[in-house]
Amino acid sequence: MAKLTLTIGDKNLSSWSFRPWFLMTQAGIAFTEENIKLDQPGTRKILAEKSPSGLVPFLTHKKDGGETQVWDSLAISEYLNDLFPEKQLWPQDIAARAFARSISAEMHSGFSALRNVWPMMFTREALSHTTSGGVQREIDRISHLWTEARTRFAAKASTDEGFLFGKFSIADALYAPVVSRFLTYGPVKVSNEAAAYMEMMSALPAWRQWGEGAREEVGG
Ligand SMILES: N[C@@H](CCC(=O)N[C@@H](CS)C(=O)NCC(=O)O)C(=O)O
Repeated sequence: MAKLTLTIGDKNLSSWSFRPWFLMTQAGIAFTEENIKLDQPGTRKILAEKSPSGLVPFLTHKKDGGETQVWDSLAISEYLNDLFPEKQLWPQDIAARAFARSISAEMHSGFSALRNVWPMMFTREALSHTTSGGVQREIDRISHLWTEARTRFAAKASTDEGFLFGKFSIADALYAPVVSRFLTYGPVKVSNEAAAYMEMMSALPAWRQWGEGAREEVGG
């Protein structure tokens, strides 16, 4: 039995932490959660001692008296996919999987305007916002990608539960912080498919559980 510990930052703020936490919780992968409060006087020292990269999230897997550490949300997702093949964390169809991996990679390395101008603040809603500096272009691109995934792949999948590729996948987890940003700084102009996707994601028990933790942190 795998013994997994996921170390994360603040639930209200740490978009990178949200991704593997949401992946594991939604996929029903048991883990122990360890929290490190970011932006505190002692944070850097704690991260330097504990985290292989000096950042969160990271995953610690204890097995056979040894330990494997994995850092970076995408690498953690891939490791979990290797560890739990029965969970089918990527779509099974090769074309859907290629699209899922492409949009996940695009998310992981791109959308810098959205990240910089609209930082994740999970507990906040309807914040006044600007769509300048390339933000609108990135919103349009994401709306297009979600719509493509839903209409080209989810619609033809054997099971469609409203996720990007029908069944929950790593791509949904990697885009979860974007859904949060769109809710915080919205209303955003997206396609009907994208709007329905956001509504489904934000109603999931795992989403609500993360939200409860974020609200506890900010005392509200
Ligand atoms: N590419 C990394 C990014 C990780 C990252 O930037 N984490 C931030 C928090 S969201 C961090 O640990 N910052 C350190 C600090 O705030 O001291 C991933 O996917 O996990």
